[in-house]
Amino acid sequence: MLHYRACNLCEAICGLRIEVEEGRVRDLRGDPEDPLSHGAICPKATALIDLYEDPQRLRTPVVRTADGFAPIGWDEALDLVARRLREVEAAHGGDAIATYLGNPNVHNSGSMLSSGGFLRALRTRNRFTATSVDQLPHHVAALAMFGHPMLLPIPDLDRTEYLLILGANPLVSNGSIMTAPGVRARLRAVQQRGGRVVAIDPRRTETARVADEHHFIRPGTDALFLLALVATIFDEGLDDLGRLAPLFDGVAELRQAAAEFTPERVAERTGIDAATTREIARAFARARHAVAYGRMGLSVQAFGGLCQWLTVALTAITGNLDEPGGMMWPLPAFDLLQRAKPGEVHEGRYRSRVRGLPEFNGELPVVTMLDEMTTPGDGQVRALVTIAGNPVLSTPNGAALDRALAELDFMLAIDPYVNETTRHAHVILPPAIGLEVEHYDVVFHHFAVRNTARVNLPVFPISAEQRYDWQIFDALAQRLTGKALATPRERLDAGLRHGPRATSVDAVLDHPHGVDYGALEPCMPARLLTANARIPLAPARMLADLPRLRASLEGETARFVAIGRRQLRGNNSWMHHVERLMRGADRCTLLVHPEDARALGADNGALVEVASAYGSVRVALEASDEMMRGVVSLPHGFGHTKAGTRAHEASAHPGVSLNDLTGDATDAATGNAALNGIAVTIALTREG
Ligand SMILES: Nc1nc2c(c(=O)[nH]1)N[C@H]1C(S)=C(S)[C@@H](COP(=O)(O)OP(=O)(O)OC[C@H]3O[C@@H](n4cnc5c(=O)[nH]c(N)nc54)[C@H](O)[C@@H]3O)O[C@H]1N2
Ligand SMILES: Nc1nc2c(c(=O)[nH]1)N[C@H]1C(S)=C(S)[C@@H](COP(=O)(O)OP(=O)(O)OC[C@H]3O[C@@H](n4cnc5c(=O)[nH]c(N)nc54)[C@H](O)[C@@H]3O)O[C@H]1N2
Ligand code: SF4
Ligand SMILES: [Mo]
Repeated sequence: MLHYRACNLCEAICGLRIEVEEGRVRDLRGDPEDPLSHGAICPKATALIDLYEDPQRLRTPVVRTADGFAPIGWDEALDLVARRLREVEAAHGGDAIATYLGNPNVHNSGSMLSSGGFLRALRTRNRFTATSVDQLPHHVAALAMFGHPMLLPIPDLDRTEYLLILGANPLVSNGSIMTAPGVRARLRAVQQRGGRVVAIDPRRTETARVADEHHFIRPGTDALFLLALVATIFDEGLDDLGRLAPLFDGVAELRQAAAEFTPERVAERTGIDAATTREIARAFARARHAVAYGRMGLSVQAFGGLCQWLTVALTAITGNLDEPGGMMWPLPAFDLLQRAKPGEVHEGRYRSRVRGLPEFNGELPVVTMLDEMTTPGDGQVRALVTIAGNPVLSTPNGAALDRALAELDFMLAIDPYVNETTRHAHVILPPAIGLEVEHYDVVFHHFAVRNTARVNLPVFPISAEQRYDWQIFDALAQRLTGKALATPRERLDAGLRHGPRATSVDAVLDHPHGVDYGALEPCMPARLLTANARIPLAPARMLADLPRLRASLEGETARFVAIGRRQLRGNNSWMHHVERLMRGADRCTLLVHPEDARALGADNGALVEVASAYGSVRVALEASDEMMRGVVSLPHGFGHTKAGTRAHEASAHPGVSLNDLTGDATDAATGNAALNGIAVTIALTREG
């Protein structure tokens, strides 16, 4: 039997063609008829089979006992969870329960469309998600400039002729906030139509290697570099606001703000010489279609908000905003902005208890979750609910969080695996996942380089003992509020019917490979959501952060700074238990430039101790001229050393956790964690 559905492991949402025989996958490959992915896939797709079959995956609830986790029935487990949550709320108030939603939530419409009802039933303000170790600055910039956190402009990759990639490695990540399956072919196509791909990264990444140019940049200095580009474009009269000119406010302020950050002034900090910066500015401005694209390297650093503002501003002042080949807005069939009104308030409605950090879009920055657990007083967090997350490995100061979790009064994990975080849970409720669930990409059609829609039916039924995530959320909400939740299918269908394409689940299902609505289309000012229907190119909140950036031009720089690295066969912390993806040499190594390694007296493979203000790890050094001098790179999501997890393969390749080195550092403008550019010391250990 043949099934077609999209892979939900990363943002590329590749269409798959899956052949099933006698309850097992006989063949899995890319679906050449998918209008977005055209058959592209990556090695992780096959992991869907492994995850489906994995005997270590929980299929029924477990409860923590003195001798470890023991099986427990669904009803009993759900009753126990509801009772314990109610007890914590009654004794200490709703805010004593924190929630943490991890990345796979957004890759799962069952969870996306039903977890909200459960979270509302908890009545807590201590809501945290992986957003604040990820793309929060994109949302802040989108709110500041376009009036809504989800009005994110996307590079129109398939038509651009100049792609400036800063701090992203799409050849490995397969694209992020740029759903572009088969990204290698799409980048090659830019070059084949005479365009240029330019990569700005402290590491000569897989993407940098296929780019036409790569320039090393000192971590955390991209805002300076982007301002220098903006300054050059104005200074040399290369600006051209284009069709949206009548909508722009603040052009003069932007010009004035950038003026002091000349290529010459910032060169020493960024490591990119002034002549190169000027060349890039000119080429960007002169290209027929140009776009700046910045992801994790720009977002999880000390100036994430400024960076995401400036990628848009640079694109705007060269006439490339809302234009083919520039930055555009997808129009998905299920439109999360359908009911958004201009000028709505999305932030600052309350503040975190300990650090006083403002809420954004209904959540608090996860950098402060640990403070809320460990700082005594009224409103101290005493219980935690995690849904599809592993904050012990994914959020800053992970080792301290690991200790704090052990002290909680109660913890619930909704997750199919016993990982470094969920091992602390009192109860784990495991939902069906992957090939077992119905799925529609509510989020990623919003980020896609082409407008398509696809409803994905389950390949395998679940057993009578299993539950879908929405059934878990519904059962808990019913116990807490007495009210049932709408099913995700009902919500999806309603959204599609009332959405911009006026379609339905059934109508989309008539197209097993997905529906193609075509290339992205200009949509401004129709979709603009700012209160005054204008686009501020120099939002006050961004200008207010410039003194902090200016100050970064002075002062000492650390001898070594650490950055993260993604790997094709990993996915944050949770693919390391798939044997097929872990074959070959251990991958959790510290990349160090050969000259730096020599100065440390460390040979390739030497064990080194890397220490930051927050902790230290011991890891094998790998000398590599991919690295900029003074910058070292360690993948995140490793550190599978904790007792009591259930992931044999991961424990066989434990590695160390980068987030044992990260800590309180944030981007003050957004509250996002600054995970890259961590000052570290490196020393050869005696064993090395
Ligand atoms: N230093 C550093 N830290 C980082 C990053 C970095 O670049 N550097 N990257 C950050 C980023 S971008 C992200 S998104 C975060 C990710 O951080 P998290 O989301 O906290 O971590 P994951 O490793 O994605 O954990 C996913 C968990 O979800 C479970 N899961 C999988 N599918 C499902 C499902 O369908 N339902 C449920 N209920 N559970 C499921 C898995 O079993 C696993 O336990 O890490 C961040 N941390
Ligand atoms: N295979 C695989 N794919 C994934 C994931 C995964 O873990 N594995 N995770 C998924 C998730 S959750 C996300 S959010 C996306 C992320 O997608 P990307 O952002 O494309 O992925 P990263 O590899 O984190 O790319 C960040 C780049 O920034 C560089 N960098 C670090 N600091 C700086 C800096 O200060 N300035 C500049 N200019 N560059 C810097 C790094 O060297 C790296 O090349 O990937 C998704 N896809
Ligand atoms: S690129 Fe992403 S969506 Fe495509 S097959 Fe790989 S993991 Fe799945
Ligand atoms: Mo992410």
